[in-house]
Amino acid sequence: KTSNNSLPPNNNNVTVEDDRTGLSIPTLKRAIADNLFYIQGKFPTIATENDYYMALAYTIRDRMLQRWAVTVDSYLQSKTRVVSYLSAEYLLGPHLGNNLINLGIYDRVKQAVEELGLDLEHLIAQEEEPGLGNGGLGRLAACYMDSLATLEIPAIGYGIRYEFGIFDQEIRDGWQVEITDQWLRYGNPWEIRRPEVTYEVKLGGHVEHYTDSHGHYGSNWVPDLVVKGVAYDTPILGYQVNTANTLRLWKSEAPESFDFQAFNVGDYYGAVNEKVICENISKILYPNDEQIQGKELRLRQQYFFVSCSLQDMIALHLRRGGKVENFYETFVVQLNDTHPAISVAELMRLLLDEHELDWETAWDVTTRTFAYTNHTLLPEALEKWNLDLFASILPRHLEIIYEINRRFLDEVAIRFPGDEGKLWSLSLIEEGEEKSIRMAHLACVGSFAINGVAQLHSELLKETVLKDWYELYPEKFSNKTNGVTPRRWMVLSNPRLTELITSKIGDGWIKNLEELKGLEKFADDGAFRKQWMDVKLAVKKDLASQVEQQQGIKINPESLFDVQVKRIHEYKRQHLNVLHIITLYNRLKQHPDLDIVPRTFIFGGKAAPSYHVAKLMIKLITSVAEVVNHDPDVRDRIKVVFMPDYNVTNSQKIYPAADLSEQISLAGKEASGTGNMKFSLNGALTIGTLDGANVEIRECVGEENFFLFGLTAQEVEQLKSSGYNPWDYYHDSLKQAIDQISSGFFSHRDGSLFQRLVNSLLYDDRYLLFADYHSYIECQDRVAEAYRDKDKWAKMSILNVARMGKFSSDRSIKEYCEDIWKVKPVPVELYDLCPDGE
Ligand code: F58
Repeated sequence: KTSNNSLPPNNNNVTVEDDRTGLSIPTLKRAIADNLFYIQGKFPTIATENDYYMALAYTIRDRMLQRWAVTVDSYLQSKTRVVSYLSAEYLLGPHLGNNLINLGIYDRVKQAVEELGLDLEHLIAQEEEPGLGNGGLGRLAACYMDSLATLEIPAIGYGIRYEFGIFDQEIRDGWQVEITDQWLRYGNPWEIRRPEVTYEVKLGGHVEHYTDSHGHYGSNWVPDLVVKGVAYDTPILGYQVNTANTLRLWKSEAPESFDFQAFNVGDYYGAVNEKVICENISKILYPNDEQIQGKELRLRQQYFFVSCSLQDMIALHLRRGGKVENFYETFVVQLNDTHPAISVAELMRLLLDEHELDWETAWDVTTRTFAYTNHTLLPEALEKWNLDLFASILPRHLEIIYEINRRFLDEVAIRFPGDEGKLWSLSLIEEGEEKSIRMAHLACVGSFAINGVAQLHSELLKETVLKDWYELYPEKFSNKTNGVTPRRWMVLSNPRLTELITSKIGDGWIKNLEELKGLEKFADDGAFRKQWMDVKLAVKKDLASQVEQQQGIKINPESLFDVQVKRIHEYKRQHLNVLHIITLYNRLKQHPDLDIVPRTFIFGGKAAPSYHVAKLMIKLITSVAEVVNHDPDVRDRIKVVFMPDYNVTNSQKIYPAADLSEQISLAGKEASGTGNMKFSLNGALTIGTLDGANVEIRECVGEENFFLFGLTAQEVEQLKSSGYNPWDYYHDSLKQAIDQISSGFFSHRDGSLFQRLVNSLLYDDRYLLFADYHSYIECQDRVAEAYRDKDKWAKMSILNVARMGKFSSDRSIKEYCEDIWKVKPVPVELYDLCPDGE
């Protein structure tokens, strides 16, 4: 019993730890229970699993906040350069498990949660992943944020807080159906809204020119719409360091003045409509990959997040006491493809119109600030904006771009006297029936560095899409081969393999992936090979039971798991994989007792909703699956599974279970690929073409540990220019497979269903499936033979992992830091932000 005003008697046997920061098991349990009650408003008997997830997420966020606040504070205090990563997409994947790994408290939290009668995996599975990206480009941005923090590099990521991320995919009757992604439905415990960090962004209207009393020219942009961007911050913690960088995503809202106006102008409907228009800007992620559509809203999105981000950077720079003309000393800005390339014109506008610098100074600042990464060679993916559309939204930027172009073309004319062609090909404006603005050209002229994302890609850039730019500015060009974070893609997603590796070589590889080399000496150790294959089998059993539970398909964990997961696209050639399946099926039908290596074909991936052929490719996979999986003659020797809703969460279960990684794009089309790296790091062998980073993976793991097939990029060019004819290859098993598809063999005798797909192959075949088919089949036969010798396979698998050290995103980021950004690590020392509780 205690009297009203005094504290309860202190029990000296209990050490009191701060419930917001303490890491002992009793403290963690108490903190979770507290958050359950005080944040979720629930008590244990009525709490759902999601309530517990939220309570745990807040408990973990509390334990990150000190690091986060100190990191931000130390960047403001210091004078070192900060990397600003500008990306329209971040495909982060769920935070909880990753934060537990990076804090180094996974096991103790697991125990605390267990003592509360809960299962940590189940709670982790409750998290809705922020799917704020389409595929490789968005996922790369997420891996880079992880590595920047782990390497203790001062950095901030800027992007858009889409209310609806990439759609959820369901498969109905074998077809893809898109469902809106309501990832914010239950709230997002990882973000903090910063209502005081807002900027206004103008859109539309016209520009007025004036001369002030001092005789200076000035421009006044009179917009017809003003939107407000509000910052939402998410901490990105490094692995076992104090650094917690910020991912700042912008949400669009109507400006404060809106409510006031709505009541005073007669047009209430019109005013509310304007609010809707403002809010629409950050509403939805465009779900296209490798295809642009030139939609007005997308241009608004790009400009919106770029303008907010640059205004924020300038404000931070000034807050650090910098002068605006020294902006580039505080920030170096990396453009993740051309989606943020309007930055070049926007920074010029801010410096000229808002900060009143002269053109030369502003241009000098701008070109010392930006660096540009290209991610594609596909012509249909190069961004261009229709000039009239552009002018109607960004009239002032059009003027600035014209002036940049005028000065730039003067330079070109001096470099290449009399060469009209050069002026045409380098101009920022594409002339012709429809005039448009070439965003890659804007990025190139405004950046001091330009890079591709794999050696081959960077070479091809210089020979094709950016050829003239390379001729003009060779010193700007370099290669930065992509990488992936081993924290998410090994430690978090494959704990069994992590434990086995660590038992042999310690855990240094998690931060220094080259240490995987240490595994090489165990590749000939029979006992280790067995342990290795036991781990793989256990992981495959997990996936098999998930497939059975979710789809009712029984798969044999001992069979070869042959996996292709990525966006569905003709250039990635999922249909080439299908042709192999049909070929195997036909062999079995012809020789029912044929001794083949049992295989499970696993597919996953989303098709852009408006990309009809890609959707038809999904239907083809599911249709072939239906026939093959139910044919008694096959006797379970081949199975085909399409995993619905491929996303980061699901992929974490798929990569570790793969034996064979399908990287079969037409050579010269895949800029890099990063899935190829995740597979190989988890012990899958690759069947692949000499495309993107496959080339470098093969160099590293050794050609004897890689299944190579297909034409080279050079051979593709030669074949195309000599007149490619798919009919030259249309015979034997290929003809049989194609004829079955077009006769309706896989579609209940409906011969019309796949006609569009078949015709595109027979009469065009842009991606040379037919030319590569025979080489692919022959290579797949070699794969099957290799898999019969499990011991040999184990050795190849071990050597793959041991030699993949190069493909850590830590290595990529170090190269960006040294060659482009010129920044060094700034270790963060924790200190008390409010001493004496002030
Ligand atoms: C991908 N691009 C490349 N774009 O295809 C892949 O080879 C590379 O590994 C990866 O970038 C990272 O460098 C990609 O994912 C998109 O998703 C864009 C989304 C917006 C529209 C244009 C494509």
